Amino acid sequence: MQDAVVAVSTLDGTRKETVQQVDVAVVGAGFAGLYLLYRLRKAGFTTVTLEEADDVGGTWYWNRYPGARCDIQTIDYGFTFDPELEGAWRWSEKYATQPEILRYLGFVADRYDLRRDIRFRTKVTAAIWDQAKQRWLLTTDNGASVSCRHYIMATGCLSSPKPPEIDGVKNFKGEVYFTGRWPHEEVKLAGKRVAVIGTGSSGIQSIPLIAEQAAELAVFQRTPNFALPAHNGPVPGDRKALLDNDRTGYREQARWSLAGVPYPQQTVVSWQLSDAERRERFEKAWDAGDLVYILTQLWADQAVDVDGNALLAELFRDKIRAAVKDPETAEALTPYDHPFGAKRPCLDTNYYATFNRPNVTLVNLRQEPIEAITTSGIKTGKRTFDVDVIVFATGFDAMTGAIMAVHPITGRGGKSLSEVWANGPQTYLGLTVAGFPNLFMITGPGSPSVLSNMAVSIEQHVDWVVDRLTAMREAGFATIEATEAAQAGWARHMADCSMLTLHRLANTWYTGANVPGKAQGVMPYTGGVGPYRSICNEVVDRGMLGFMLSGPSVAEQCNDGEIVRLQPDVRLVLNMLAEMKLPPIESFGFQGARDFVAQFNASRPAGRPVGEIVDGSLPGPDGALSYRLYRPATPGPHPIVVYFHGGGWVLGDEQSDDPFCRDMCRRTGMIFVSVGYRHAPEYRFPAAAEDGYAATRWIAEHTAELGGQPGPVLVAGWSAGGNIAAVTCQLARDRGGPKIAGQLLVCPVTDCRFDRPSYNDNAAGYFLTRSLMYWFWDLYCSPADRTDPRVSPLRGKLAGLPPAFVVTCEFDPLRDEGNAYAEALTAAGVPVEQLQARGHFHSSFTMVDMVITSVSGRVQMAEALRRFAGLPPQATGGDEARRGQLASHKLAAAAG
Ligand code: NA7
Repeated sequence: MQDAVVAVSTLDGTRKETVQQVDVAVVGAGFAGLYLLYRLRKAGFTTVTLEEADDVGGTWYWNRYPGARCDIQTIDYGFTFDPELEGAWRWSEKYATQPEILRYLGFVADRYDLRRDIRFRTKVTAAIWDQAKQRWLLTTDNGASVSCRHYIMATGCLSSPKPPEIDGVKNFKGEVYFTGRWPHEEVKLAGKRVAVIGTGSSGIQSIPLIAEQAAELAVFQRTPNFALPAHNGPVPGDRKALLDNDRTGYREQARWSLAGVPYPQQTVVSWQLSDAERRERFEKAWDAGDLVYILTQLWADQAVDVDGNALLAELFRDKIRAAVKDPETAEALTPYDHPFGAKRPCLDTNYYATFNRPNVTLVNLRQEPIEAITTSGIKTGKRTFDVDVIVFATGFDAMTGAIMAVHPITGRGGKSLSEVWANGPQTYLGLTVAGFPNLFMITGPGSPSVLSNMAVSIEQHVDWVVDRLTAMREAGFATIEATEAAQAGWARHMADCSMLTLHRLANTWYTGANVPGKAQGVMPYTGGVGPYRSICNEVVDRGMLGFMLSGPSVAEQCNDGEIVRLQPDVRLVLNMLAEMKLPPIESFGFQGARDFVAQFNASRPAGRPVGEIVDGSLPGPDGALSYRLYRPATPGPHPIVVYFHGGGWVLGDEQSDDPFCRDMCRRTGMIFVSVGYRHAPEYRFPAAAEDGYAATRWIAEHTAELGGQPGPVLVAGWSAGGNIAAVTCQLARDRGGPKIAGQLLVCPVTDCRFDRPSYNDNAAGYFLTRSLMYWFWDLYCSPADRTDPRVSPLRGKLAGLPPAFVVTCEFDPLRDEGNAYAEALTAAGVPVEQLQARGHFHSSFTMVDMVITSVSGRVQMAEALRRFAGLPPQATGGDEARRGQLASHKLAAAAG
């Protein structure tokens, strides 16, 4: 290997280094680089790894500060590709120290003889794509340049420390250390006055140990963080037993989990638990000392909903207050500005208790910002700290720093990666970038990486990349490049995913907010490890969707498109349903279908509490109809919304859209009366329509009795219920009342024509199928009646109808008839607002607690209903509103 590097060419008599020719060049010899080298070599590629350090280890080589440890349990934090390797290594602790992790990586390098292909102390100084040769040329600061077909950056996410951004650092006469570049030789702090700036993971891990040595320690904190006690010790017996009992199953579960650690998905939501039950769950998590556990296992809404999160954050804050004796210090250490988990929480040993020591002072930079670093110490707005040592634990230019800032990367047509990423990183799958053929990133922005167990993500990324290179070689392809369309689609999917979690509500290195001037946006993939893996697999299964492949003697291949067009949670729901391999609902027969729906509804998470629920009955045209009334907790009287459930005029009842009614009751601050209209085939057309109208009329005449506000009512409905709501408005106009202030039509049936494109595009695969719609129509309405406006309101007279809010979903057979109704209403002079929900399916808005991305749509619906009722916008309530408030805190903090 070394011979190849120093080989010389003497053709022109001068001594010149040759260019090292390899199939694949890798940068970085950490977890990712080592596994890449192993896999590439096994796959028969000639390879070289370039590494700036003088040994393997990557981030674990550089981060040698006191207390540096992993924060994923060691039984989960290692390579799993070789069971023999797993058997050959024993971790000594639940969370290993940096030296032990470094020893492990050295052990791996030795075991597979990896060092012989690694050029240490070699930094890449530039990477240029040569379109003619279809190869990358890498120049280095040490030895031969490298020409390679493929260039893989295994540079890590947290390996480019960010500058301290504080004036005067150079003036300081004492010792300066950076946690991310800690010296190899022992740093003696005993008896010294030390300042630590920064309270992220590095600060929180090192501060207790520094405090034990230093004469005095001043901790400069800008943002308080949540830190969970690690309770380090031996590997926990229960986890080890799980692994030992079924190693393959355990590892496989991790690969398909959300965070790369095999924990189940929680289904119980916070409001289903009492205060005592929540506290019990929290205490268990506190004792477990496991970040992934506390981040995922308390209740299902903890990471997706501001209210669910706040319950957990408050329990956490109690712990901080209890651990720190001085109330003012405790308060300064308590985080309020971000949801728990939105900023990376830390794992600590004695962190909070350290502030009870007499030699430790907390300096709250929110109250006294650092003005400058002087020759003798740190000057804040209020005082001066003379110190001997300053430790910067100020973090990294995360995710993009190590890729973009380390060396210029020039792709096809002279494109510079820094320019392409000037407004934030753009990637396809977090692995590739359009315009940069044959360039791959391991754990790049757009991949789950730092939001997961890195070991699991790294193995997945590396396996996917090496498998693709192997397949390309076999097929005769020499280049691979993501298309612009695929990349834009990934950006949209990333943005959709970021609505699922609360990460966007904090100023963190996940969003680039820690580096002044850096473009902001959630950089890691928030959709989870398992879903990400399935997407990467789907790209392959769909013929390398979104990639252009070319080779010298094969036809170019480009299967362009977006890999995920569904909202991420819709995709999960549909995949789950597909896995259940249910027969078509219509095959159960109408009674069987009703039983199925009832069973399905019973398995749903309970809806959120409202003020009161009252069941009753009202007179219909042909006997009593039952109803369920949802009353807000706020003082009444409230406007009334008459609601019609979905179910194709055949299925469901007044309780079957319970979560939707509860949610809308809370968001609108209005009474929802869900009407149990009669169903087909027992009662065919026009029974449901006439029931809807009669119920609305009765409710409008009995508003006071129902606790409602006098005056016009509103109507709303989903699917066939949307049809009934629309028809009711037409009948009310034509039959002399009641007065209706507005109509909310969610994915309504509006017409009997089946030839609109959405009936074909979305005929199957999106739960509501075309054949199910045919079946509903057949059961409800004979062909001769179908053009009657009481079932096809699109064919009715539309002028003079109440204002409408019409919701349609992209992946719904009913999409186009809903859009047609909105257009026709508008043409008839009816005020119409429309929500065309991208990536959603027919049930998105009623699956309240499963499809989180539908929240913003319901917020819009509620606002529209309030406008129709003449109410001001809802001042509080609703998580989106709260999210908005948090977001403005964030902006204020950023401005501050
Ligand atoms: P982090 O988590 O980015 O923490 C850096 C800390 O330094 C954080 O408290 C910052 O406050 C603070 N900081 C950064 N710049 C300044 C300036 N200029 N003045 C004052 N304070 C500053 O980095 P870590 O190395 O601790 O951890 C990185 C990851 O490594 C960690 O999440 C684990 O995944 C492993 P801020 O919060 O920005 O207000």
